[in-house]
Amino acid sequence: MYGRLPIAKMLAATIALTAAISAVMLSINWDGQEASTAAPKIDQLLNVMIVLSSFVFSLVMVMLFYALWKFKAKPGDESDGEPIHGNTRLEVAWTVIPTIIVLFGAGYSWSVLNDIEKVDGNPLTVDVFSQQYAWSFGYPENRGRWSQGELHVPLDRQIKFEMHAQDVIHSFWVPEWRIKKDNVPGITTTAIVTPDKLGTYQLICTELCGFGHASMRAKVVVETPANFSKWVTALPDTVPPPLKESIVQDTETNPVPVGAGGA
Ligand SMILES: [Cu+2]
Repeated sequence: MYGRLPIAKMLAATIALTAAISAVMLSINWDGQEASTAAPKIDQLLNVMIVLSSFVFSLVMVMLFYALWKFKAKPGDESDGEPIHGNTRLEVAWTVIPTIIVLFGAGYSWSVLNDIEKVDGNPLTVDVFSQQYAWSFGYPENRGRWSQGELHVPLDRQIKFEMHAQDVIHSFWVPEWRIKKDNVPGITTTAIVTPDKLGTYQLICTELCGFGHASMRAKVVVETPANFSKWVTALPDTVPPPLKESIVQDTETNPVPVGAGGA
């Protein structure tokens, strides 16, 4: 037998290493500016996952280096290693602990998703039309006005984006909002966002969709409700018939989007 493992010392080393790695990892601003009510919740989730991952990594490293140091063969020792027939306590521990960590991560993510996808009483619906390689936007609540390449939304109002891909799969992503949603031909996918910071951002297609994918962007402007109202009213065009048609087709294929995430 190997004798007793210095469990308390190994645990202390694991915690110290977890703290050191977490301190470095959490000092980095991974996701940039936060500009929606969902952003801080998603960033917090990421931070918790970073600490948990640091813990698992540290535990493995401490045990690995302990084993390398403790059980190293002495010079001149040519004998076989001891035959090992398993260790029930260790096996129970390495099954139960990861199970708890994974279930915690799943439960926490679920509750964050539930929270950020909750539709409040008064969302503004905006239709998002994506095609190789451009974005355009319809405002059904503002007499069907239509904007190409520029998305405006009012500050502090929940927006319900309904996505209608015209050709292949695209993906709607505004990094500062943290929200990302695939646009799939034939079905309507939905994203819920409440922008809470004025400013100009970038909408990026984040699903490789063809030759011009990298340039498939649009300007996003979050402005006061009064300015938004002025802008949307002044738009000269309404949604063109083929795009309107695509909404009807989507709806027929998928009359009730499943949850807030579409199908
Ligand atoms: Cu695209």
